[in-house]
Amino acid sequence: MSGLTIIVAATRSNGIGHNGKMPWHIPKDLAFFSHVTARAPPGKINAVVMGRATWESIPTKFRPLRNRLNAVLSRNSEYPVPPPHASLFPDLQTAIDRLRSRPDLHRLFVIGGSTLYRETLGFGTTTASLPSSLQADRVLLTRIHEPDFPECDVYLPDFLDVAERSGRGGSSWKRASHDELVAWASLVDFDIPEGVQEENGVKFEFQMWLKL
Ligand code: FOL
Repeated sequence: MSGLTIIVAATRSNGIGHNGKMPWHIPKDLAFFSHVTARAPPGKINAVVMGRATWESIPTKFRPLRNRLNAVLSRNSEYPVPPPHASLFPDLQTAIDRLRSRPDLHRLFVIGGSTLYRETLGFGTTTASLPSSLQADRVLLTRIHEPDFPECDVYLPDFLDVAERSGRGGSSWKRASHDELVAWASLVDFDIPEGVQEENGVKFEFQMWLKL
């Protein structure tokens, strides 16, 4: 059964957005996002699951994200999303059950925003936590090293906590090697660079984290 992969770009303070958009412009990261989430074997397709606000943050000319099943979550059953490549679901459970019932599904990605990241990382806003089948087992993290973008008003929960700072992987997540990332992504037309990159004055790094 296919797991659940979070893909996110976050600063060292875990900032992910400001005023409904991302406060940086990193074309290489968007290209990485696009290639990784779209790449599937012949006859298969990936799904991207997102909250309503994240859907609205994608430029209209890029949505629905092409070559991917777009699943948008909203409690408003009248919210308009264009079929057949985008579908509306009332909640994460319903979306994931439906997507996993498709024989042509390859991988499932959670692409934001903060509410969905929190939920799938098991930081439930309610006391009842999610079944493990709805929790992310992999995080593709584009870590933005600098600048810090202090204007951010939405955050990724600090899922790495002690692990990243100690460099040893202390708690429930372990950093995969660059080779593991490259092997898992198995991109044909995109070379994932290793180490800290710089574009538009922003320093960033492609990382993959696995749940222990
Ligand atoms: N993960 C990472 N690593 N970077 C991100 O920017 C990111 N963004 C979201 C979720 N996870 C992410 C949500 N926001 C597009 C725009 C915003 C967005 C996600 C995707 C978008 O327009 N994507 C196009 C590529 C556009 C381009 O190449 O300029 C796509 O085809 O995926």
